[in-house]
Amino acid sequence: MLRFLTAGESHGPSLTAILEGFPSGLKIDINKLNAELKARQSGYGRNSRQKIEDDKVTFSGGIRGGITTGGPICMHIENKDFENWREVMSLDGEINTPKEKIVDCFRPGHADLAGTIKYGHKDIREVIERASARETATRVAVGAICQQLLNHFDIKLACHVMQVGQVKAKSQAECEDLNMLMSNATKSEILCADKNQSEAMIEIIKKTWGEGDSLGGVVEILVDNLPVGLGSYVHWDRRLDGRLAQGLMSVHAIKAVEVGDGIEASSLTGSMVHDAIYPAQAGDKLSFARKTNKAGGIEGGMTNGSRLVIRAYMKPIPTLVKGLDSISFPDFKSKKARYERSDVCAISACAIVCKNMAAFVLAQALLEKFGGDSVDQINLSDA
Ligand code: EPS
Repeated sequence: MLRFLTAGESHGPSLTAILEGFPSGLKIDINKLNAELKARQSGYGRNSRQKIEDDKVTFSGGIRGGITTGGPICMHIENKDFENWREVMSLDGEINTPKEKIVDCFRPGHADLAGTIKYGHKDIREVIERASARETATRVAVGAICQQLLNHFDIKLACHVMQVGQVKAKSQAECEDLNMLMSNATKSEILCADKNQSEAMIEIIKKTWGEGDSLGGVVEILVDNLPVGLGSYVHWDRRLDGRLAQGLMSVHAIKAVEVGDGIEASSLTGSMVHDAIYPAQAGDKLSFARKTNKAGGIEGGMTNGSRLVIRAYMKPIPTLVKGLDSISFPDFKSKKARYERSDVCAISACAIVCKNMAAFVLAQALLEKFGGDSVDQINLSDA
């Protein structure tokens, strides 16, 4: 089974990912992989940390001559900011935390409070370093490899930002071409395919930053050319919508996931929601046809041959210039939450991370259905 692990802290020396169960024989385009990491770092609303970092993957296993071997793929991403945190983040030496870097208060909405109590930490920093969304760089490295496997079989993924705070752009679920969508979205500093709304999103982020506050939003992930039958209806943990939701919900700050018109569908009647089925027309790739795709490409926990449409809803970032009411640590007395450098809105990074988490789940489901220890043994025409 395709699986991965990640390790590393936000201000530690580096991040590591191990992707295991990946077939041999795929030529990895390292520039493309690093471009994906760069895309995660970009986007309006990020803080100065991204000017320090220049995320690139170094491999230490699982590829040879640029081609996957079938062994675990081990990747590292350096944290250049470690230079500024050596004394605080020393792995085996003495820890020396200057006063301004001592974390003495829990941020509401972050992992700080529950994480400190759960692990019995003496220092909240143990939590904030590993809970940091910096870890998503490794998810993107893993997902970027999975995307290359999916692309090899002509499966294409796209993502874009649909909403920032109250500013909404329309869904691109019915757009003609995902490459065109991605190219329009990447022209925008906030990864929004609608030029006017993109400007409005940037304005609202600027305004919110001025107010010492933060923003979340909504991202949409679209996938074309998935074969029918990834996932399964036969058992709860094989349902693909559940697996995708788990992958996306595991991304920092995601609080809800929608498949197709899932949210609106709950308030409509069945005849308004379900996608009628018709005989195939000449030239159709599938043996049946649809005129609508309200299900978002999944029925009964399986891909149904239509475009996959999923949306992830991100809450506003919990680190705020205007600190919320909280309590101090270790004495649990009233105190305003402390501010340390943070993003105002990381929605475009979130879109890239969610697309790559979806790529991982889809590659896993594809390998389950079609097997193959090497890429040459995988034949989608068996579907
Ligand atoms: C994050 C806090 C900030 C973000 C970080 C996620 O880190 P720092 O404290 O170094 O400014 O910049 O995101 C990244 C570093 C990244 O690469 O995405 C948090 O608390 O989750």
